[in-house]
Amino acid sequence: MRRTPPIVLTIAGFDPGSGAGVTADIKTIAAHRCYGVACITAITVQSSQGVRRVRTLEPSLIRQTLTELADDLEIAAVKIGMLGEAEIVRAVAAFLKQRNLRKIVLDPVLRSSSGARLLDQAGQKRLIEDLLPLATVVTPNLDEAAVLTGLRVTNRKDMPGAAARLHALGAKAVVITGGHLSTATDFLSVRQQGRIEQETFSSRRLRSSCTHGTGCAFSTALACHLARGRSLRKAVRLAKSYLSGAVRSAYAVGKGVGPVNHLYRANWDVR
Ligand code: PXL
Repeated sequence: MRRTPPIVLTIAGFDPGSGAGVTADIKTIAAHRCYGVACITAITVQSSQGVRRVRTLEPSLIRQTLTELADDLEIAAVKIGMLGEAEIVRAVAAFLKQRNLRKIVLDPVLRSSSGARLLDQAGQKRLIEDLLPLATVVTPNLDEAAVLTGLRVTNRKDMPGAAARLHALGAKAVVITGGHLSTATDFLSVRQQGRIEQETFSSRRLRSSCTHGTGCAFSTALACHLARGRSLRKAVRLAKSYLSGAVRSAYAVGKGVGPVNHLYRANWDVR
């Protein structure tokens, strides 16, 4: 029998278009030669043209799914995406604590790019209080960083202050993603023994109409690299490079904002 690759768990919503959410994450995990397992937190009705409806699943269903998986297999890393509501945030936090899971990437999904709410107000508070301190790294985009910190976060200059505030709220490490800035900039900030180390990763901005799911793909790629034992700095660099390739090689799917090409490294593209 072959050796089992690292198993990466995604806890996230379902996007029927597979640009974001668990089905997209499974593609990203496969692209990193890891094995993906998933716990669905919510069903969304959406297409490339926007989110129409959101229905969260029963928290007990999520608790039971996580228990069933963790009893059966060894989870190397966890990516957390859309959670929907406070009780689900609570269930996920309790699970991570109870199982003492260590490599946790928290993508604090709050809204879709079309503006639909993907985590309620009470859930936002629970996410900050219960999940932020448990995460190895949290990966907000500029809007999410602004909502979580209450600060204005619109450009590169705002990133250090927002990251410092997220550390004060309990985050061990933060990556603020700014892929749509004029120079695409991801900002890494790590707190270690009271000191904060920060680093900027910049690259040319890619013009593309296929950007649906960039946040999901970045955070999941990060989880895969952590699962493979890479340092956080290296994981950020590699995840950013994966994202650039996935945006650059995307193709249109649907009439609106298309997905990134999660599987661009496999030669399975339709020609
Ligand atoms: O990109 C944020 C996001 C995450 N997860 C799910 C989504 C979306 C955006 O639409 O639907 C399930």
